[in-house]
Amino acid sequence: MTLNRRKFIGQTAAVAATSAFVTGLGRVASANCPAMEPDRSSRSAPTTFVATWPFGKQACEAALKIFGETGSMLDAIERGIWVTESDASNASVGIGGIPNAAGAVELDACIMSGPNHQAGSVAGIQNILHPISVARAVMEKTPHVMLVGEGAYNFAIAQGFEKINLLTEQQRLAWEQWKASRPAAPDSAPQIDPDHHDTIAMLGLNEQGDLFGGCSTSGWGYKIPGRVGDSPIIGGGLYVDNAIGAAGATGLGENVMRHCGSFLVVEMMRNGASPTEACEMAIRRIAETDPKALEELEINFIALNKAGEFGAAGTSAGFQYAVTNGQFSRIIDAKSLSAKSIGPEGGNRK
Ligand code: SD4
Repeated sequence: MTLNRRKFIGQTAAVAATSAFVTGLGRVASANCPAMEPDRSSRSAPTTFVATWPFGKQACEAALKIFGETGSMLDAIERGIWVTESDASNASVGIGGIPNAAGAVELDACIMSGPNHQAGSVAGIQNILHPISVARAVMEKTPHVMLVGEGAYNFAIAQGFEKINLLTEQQRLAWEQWKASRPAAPDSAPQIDPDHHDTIAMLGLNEQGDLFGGCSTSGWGYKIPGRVGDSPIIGGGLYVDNAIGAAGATGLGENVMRHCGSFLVVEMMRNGASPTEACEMAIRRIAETDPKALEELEINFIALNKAGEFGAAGTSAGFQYAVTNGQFSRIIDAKSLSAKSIGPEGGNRK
């Protein structure tokens, strides 16, 4: 499915003639946003957390618990993500993450608050256990959105974060082996290896219909030092629009960030797609533009809209995501767009 450009332009032109209009769902949209805000009149969504991968379930459950204790969605997102960042057995996030080609663990993270459309982000930060918290500090304590590398680290230390070693013995040994087996050419880039990256992106909605999100990763295993992926890029690995919905990404960041992936998913929802449809449409749109075939892109999206509808899609089979609210907590198969295996539509809107 692709966005019908003629229809979209026609709609935009019609809308431009007036300052506001009523959408098919009976909601008023602004002239600049010919959007269909999800209709919340017939349902009241419970506080809901959605996160990438099966390990996201534990993080979502922690987030719901923290929300119950503090009433703060930002605390919930931040400390839910702490669970994954603290897990040394997870080779793709926080401590225990696969290092870069020089043997240093470099972390990327970002956080967004829908109601005030604020964002904070850090990239390539080393020796800090919870980059998601540094991203939150950037959002709340600085006039900036993003800090990188040494600057991000120095900021974290000045904020009272502790310096720790993120490289576990297991990952150090694996890195030694990787180094020994890698081609000697100094400019040889690390090989793409799907087993060497996973990320936590978490989206949250409260009963007031406010949306939040966070994302944290150690990125592409054995990446060139200084490489930044999509995860800390607002609109790439995460995007939250409080009027519409939120989206997050996991997969090969280079293929997400060249297309403003999470922003694109939210824009698809703005145009009336369900979360699962929006994830699928964004991937198909990316595949139309990208020289790579859809199967090669290795992109997975999760999405949550203002009505509490959630969904996900991935370029290949095997992407699973977690959803937790007061009623259930489960791991769901994302819709797979691989021609070889058409997966079930695992969202809650058909
Ligand atoms: C990155 N998108 O750094 C991240 C890695 C990831 O599943 O999500 N892997 O490119």
